[in-house]
Amino acid sequence: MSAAPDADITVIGNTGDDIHLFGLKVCPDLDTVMYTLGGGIHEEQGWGRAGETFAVKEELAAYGVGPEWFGLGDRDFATHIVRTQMLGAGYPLSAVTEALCARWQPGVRLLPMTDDRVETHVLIDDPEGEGRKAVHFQEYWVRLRASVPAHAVVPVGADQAKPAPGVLEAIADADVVLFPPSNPVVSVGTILAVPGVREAIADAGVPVVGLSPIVGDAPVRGMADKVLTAVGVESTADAVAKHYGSGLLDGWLVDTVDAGVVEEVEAAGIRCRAIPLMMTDLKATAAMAAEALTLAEEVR
Ligand code: FO1
Ligand code: CA
Repeated sequence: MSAAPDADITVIGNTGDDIHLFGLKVCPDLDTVMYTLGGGIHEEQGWGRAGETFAVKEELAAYGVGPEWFGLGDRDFATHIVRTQMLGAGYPLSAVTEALCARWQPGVRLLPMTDDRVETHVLIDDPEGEGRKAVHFQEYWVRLRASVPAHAVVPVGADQAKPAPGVLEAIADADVVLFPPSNPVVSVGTILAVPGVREAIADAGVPVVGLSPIVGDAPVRGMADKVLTAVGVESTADAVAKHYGSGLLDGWLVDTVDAGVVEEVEAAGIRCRAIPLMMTDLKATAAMAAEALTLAEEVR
């Protein structure tokens, strides 16, 4: 099931969540897209492989080698080993991602936002002292469960990063640009922080339509509200639209429970519609994508 079966789709993936563990390069967001569209995802969990086992992780723990808080499964390990081996041989991440996707056939062209190293760090109160300390995004998100205040979110290295080959070209050639209902700070925001990407989207001269990750003043998935506070954005469907701004967004979809904010968003110069936004199953998700394309035609 697909909203646009014949469309050529390029997905630009966030790599700020990437982490080096056990000497291996792990790219959670790229892998989540690849496994989900390629039919290998652990559906209920939303990350990692279906039918996963954890023998390697247990063996590492028996050596006292962690972190234990990050659940790398045996099947998933193979992906990181192949990726790390290819990177070590000199291939850029974009080429490695293409090679991994040759197996998974996700049906889209999956590009990392950059081949350069970008790591999202979160500034928290130092639990052992007076001051503050920066932790890797995964440590904040997975180990700490975003349970402590985030004072700042910094995509370290983004300002020096170059868009990966194909990223700017895909944006320039696009008929429409969609912002998925992802985290506006640590997912979409990190991609927009790569110099050139935001400009390319604004200059593409095509409809840019986003879907709200906030439904009824709470993030649908994850803990988006925690990192929104860090950048001074309220956890509401209209605040996220205004955070992107009318300079970037032409259209915005909110859930029917947030129909009350439609006028507010439109007053900010962004065309807005309220539709069911819960990705309960493939049919509902395809309907959301179809609505986004319909709105894109309205603002074109
Ligand atoms: N998320 C968790 O909440 N706990 C985990 O142990 C965990 C492991 C993991 C392993 C591989 C992978 O690709 C993703 C994984 N995730 C895990 C999800 C991921 O860390 C985050 O949800 C994303 O980075 C947020 O976009
Ligand atoms: Ca525009």
